[in-house]
Amino acid sequence: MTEREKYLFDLWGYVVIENALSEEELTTANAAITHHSDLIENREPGLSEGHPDLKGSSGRGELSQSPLTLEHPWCDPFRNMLTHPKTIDVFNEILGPGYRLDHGPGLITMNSGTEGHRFHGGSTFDPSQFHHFYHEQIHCGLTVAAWQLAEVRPGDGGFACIPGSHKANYRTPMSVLTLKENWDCIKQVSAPAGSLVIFTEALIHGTLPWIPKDRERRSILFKYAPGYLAWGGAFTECPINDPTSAELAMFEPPHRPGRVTLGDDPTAK
Ligand SMILES: O=C(O)CCC(=O)C(=O)O
Repeated sequence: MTEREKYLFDLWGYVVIENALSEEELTTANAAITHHSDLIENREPGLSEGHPDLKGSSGRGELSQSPLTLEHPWCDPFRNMLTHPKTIDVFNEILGPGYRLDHGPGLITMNSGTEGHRFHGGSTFDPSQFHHFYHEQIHCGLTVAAWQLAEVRPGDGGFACIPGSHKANYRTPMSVLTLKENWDCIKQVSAPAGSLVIFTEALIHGTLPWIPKDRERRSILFKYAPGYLAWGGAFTECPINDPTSAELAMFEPPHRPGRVTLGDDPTAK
């Protein structure tokens, strides 16, 4: 994890890492989604909870099957993301060696008019969603790797957050979480296609309705946790038919001793 990535992630609770996917990785991931577009189902609207500035005419699109379990070659781009060298580098640093996949991956597609998602985040009330700094080291709970398969421009909508709120001491008022009051602290996060957005679930974040008529949002979110922690119901087995040892390590249930470490162990330095 570079000095820039560490600094900005610690400061804001998220960081955008551009060009995390190569052109080829991006193309094959988009081809897999397009090939399996029959598996995309639009959720019933509801994530906006009916708040006027978050409401839309449709719910977001999600895959009805884990992309990790698609047939070859369509699963390959997502399996590549699961244990991508860039995520190993980041999560060994902020979750610690032996980290695990907590839940996901989940695709989010949005078209013009797709509703937003009421802002939420755990820093002041959910003990599994945290960002601490001690012993010269970031320590996070549930944390997200959100791969951007399509460009997100300023003003488009989509993922947005209150930078720095992962360290907030006061709860964010509901009127701010629902956009009823504008305290000018919410930032919509733009990113070129192929970027990786890392954010801690301790950050106050949500989704703004999608605006562009000519471009779709396509993000795929993998949620990871330290090896000792489960936020979701722990996987009982790896859903991949022919897993590698690195993939199996991602599906190891939460426990502390004897975990498999991917990449270089930063605590050994
Ligand atoms: O990417 C987004 O639009 C928001 C995702 C979200 O709210 C979450 O992962 O908890």
